[in-house]
Amino acid sequence: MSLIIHVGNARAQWWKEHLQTLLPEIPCRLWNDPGDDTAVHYAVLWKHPPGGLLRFPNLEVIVSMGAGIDHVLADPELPRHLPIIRTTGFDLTQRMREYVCLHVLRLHRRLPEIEAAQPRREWLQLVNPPAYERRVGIMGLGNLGADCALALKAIGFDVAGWSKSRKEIAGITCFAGDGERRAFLERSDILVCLLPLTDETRGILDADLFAGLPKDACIINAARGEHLVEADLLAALDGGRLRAATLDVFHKEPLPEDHPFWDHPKVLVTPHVASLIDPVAGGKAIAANLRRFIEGEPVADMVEPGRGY
Ligand code: NDP
Ligand code: OXD
Repeated sequence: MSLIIHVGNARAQWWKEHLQTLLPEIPCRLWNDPGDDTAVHYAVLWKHPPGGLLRFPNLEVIVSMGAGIDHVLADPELPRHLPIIRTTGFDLTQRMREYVCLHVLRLHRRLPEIEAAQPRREWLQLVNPPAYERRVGIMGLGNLGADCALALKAIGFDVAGWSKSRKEIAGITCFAGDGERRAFLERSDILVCLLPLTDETRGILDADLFAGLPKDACIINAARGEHLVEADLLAALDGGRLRAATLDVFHKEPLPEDHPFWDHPKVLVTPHVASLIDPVAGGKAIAANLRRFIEGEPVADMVEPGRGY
């Protein structure tokens, strides 16, 4: 029984070596390595080619090499009966917390304007409200969103979150469902998207949503590129409705060289690094989940069938 891995070339060998060390009894091979496809029972995937899983007739489980499973579900020929395990854990949460706090603070303290003033040798003393007067809104209160909400609260921000089902998180104002979306947006000076990509959330960051935010609000999208309607964001920034956007994820990755985001003065582009899973910590989480699956034990990261995230 062997394991197949699909991941971008840059870190493929590193992943293979690490997973092999962690799962010595299961031969691990990369997508393009030669081998017996009928022996493959486990697949660890990041953006595999559509239809590609059909060559493994004995596959038992799919592991997403990440928290999101949208890249797995995007395959129109996905063997739908197979269970899917996503990857979570302390390391992913820690990294996302660092990214979100960094960029919320950057926008809160208006660092982009100060950095832009430096080449002009301009002494730009901006007066900011303290964090307790800055309202941050987190879309998605799952593993990552809830953790970021608490970290921002600990810094002193006035934090709210929005999720599908009602949450109770000490110190965080929690909104739930479409009916409370408007009230949530109205009090989000800095909006952070940490939603999964589903049919309900695709394109959610659009002109309608931007219109519901306070004037001069900022957005941070660390979830998926397809959450954002890019043309609507450009119009909102250029029209002065939004002050700034920090974007880690894009419709097309890497972001094409001629994309207008690259040199837009109000956009910061980061290359999908908010919480990049690495083979050391990520590998441990994946191996532990696979072992539990193989031994027939419950796997907390198993995706509920039909839930879509
Ligand atoms: P979770 O599944 O733990 O949490 C998702 C949250 O979104 C839940 O609170 C859920 O509500 C809420 N949600 C889902 N659908 C809706 C909806 N229609 N309306 C309102 N709320 C909704 O996910 P994670 O926190 O682990 O990860 C979130 C996403 O972050 C991933 O799917 C991935 O796309 C992205 N990500 C990006 C990374 C990067 O490096 N840029 C790294 C890792 C993840 P409820 O609680 O009620 O189910
Ligand atoms: C993930 C990601 O989903 O890295 O984990 O985007």
